[in-house]
Amino acid sequence: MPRLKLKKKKKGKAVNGRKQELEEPSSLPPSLRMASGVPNYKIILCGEYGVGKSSIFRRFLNNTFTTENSKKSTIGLDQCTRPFTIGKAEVKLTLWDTGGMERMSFIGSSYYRGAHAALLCYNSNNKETFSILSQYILDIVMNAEGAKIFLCGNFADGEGKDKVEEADMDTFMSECEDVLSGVYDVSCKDNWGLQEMFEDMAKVLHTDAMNRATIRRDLIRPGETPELDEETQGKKRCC
Ligand SMILES: Nc1nc2c(ncn2[C@@H]2O[C@H](COP(=O)(O)OP(=O)(O)OP(=O)(O)O)[C@@H](O)[C@H]2O)c(=O)[nH]1
Ligand SMILES: [Mg+2]
Repeated sequence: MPRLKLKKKKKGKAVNGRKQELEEPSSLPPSLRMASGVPNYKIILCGEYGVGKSSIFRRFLNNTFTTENSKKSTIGLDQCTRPFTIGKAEVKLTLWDTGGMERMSFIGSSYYRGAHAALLCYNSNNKETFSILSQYILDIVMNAEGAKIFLCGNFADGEGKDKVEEADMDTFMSECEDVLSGVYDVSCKDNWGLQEMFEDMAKVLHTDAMNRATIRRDLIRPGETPELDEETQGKKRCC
C-alpha cells in the first residue's frame, strides 16, 4: 500500500489536495471503465452504528438530511453513482451503504468485493465510535485488498462531552496515518465539508489509478525495464 503523509487535518477541508494534470481515462484498465468509457470507483461506507453513514449516503444521493434513523432499502444494500470532473477527465464514484450489515457474514464479502476505497466514519462526539476504528481498518484491509481508506469524522456541528480530542487523533494518527489516504471533518446536519470530501476522494482515486496505469504502460514497453533504469530511479545498479 502506498505511503501517504497527511498534513494536519483542517476542519471542513480536504487534506489531500494535489496538483496534477490528469489525462483522459482511456489508458485505465478495463476493470475501471464502464461501457461509456468513464472510470467508476466503488466506495463502501464503514463504521459503527449511528455514526451517520446513511446520512452521508443521502448527502451524496440527493443532498438531503433526515433525523430519522430508518433504512428504506428493500434488499439492505443501497448504492448511488455520481459523476465528477477531475481536470479534463470525467469519472464516477459509486457509494455503497449497508445499514451496518457489512459486519454480518452473509453480506460482508459482496459488500467489500471490488471496492476501490472505504470511507471509514466515526462520530466526532462519541469516543467509542473512534476508538474502534482500528478494528474496521483491519476488516477493510482483510476484505477489500488494495482499497484506499479515507477517514471521516461526522457530527462536526455538535459539541458533546464525549468529543474526540486532538490528543486522541494524534495518537491514532501516529499508528494509522500511513494507511489513510484522506482525513475529513464533516457535518451531515449542516451540510458542511461533504461535497469537498467527495471531490477530494474522486481526485485521489483517479490520480492513483492513472499513476498505476502509467507504471503498467512503462513496464510493458519492449526492451525496457523501468524499475532498473538508472536515470528514472536516480541510483546506480551495483552490477
Ligand atoms: N447532529 C447531527 N446529527 C447527525 C449527523 N449525521 C447524522 N446524524 C443523525 O444521526 C442519526 C444516525 O444517522 P444514520 O445516518 O442513520 O447513521 P448510520 O451510520 O447509517 O447508522 P446505522 O445504519 O444504524 O449503522 C440520525 O438521527 C441522523 O439524523 C450530523 O452530522 N450531525
Ligand atoms: Mg445507516
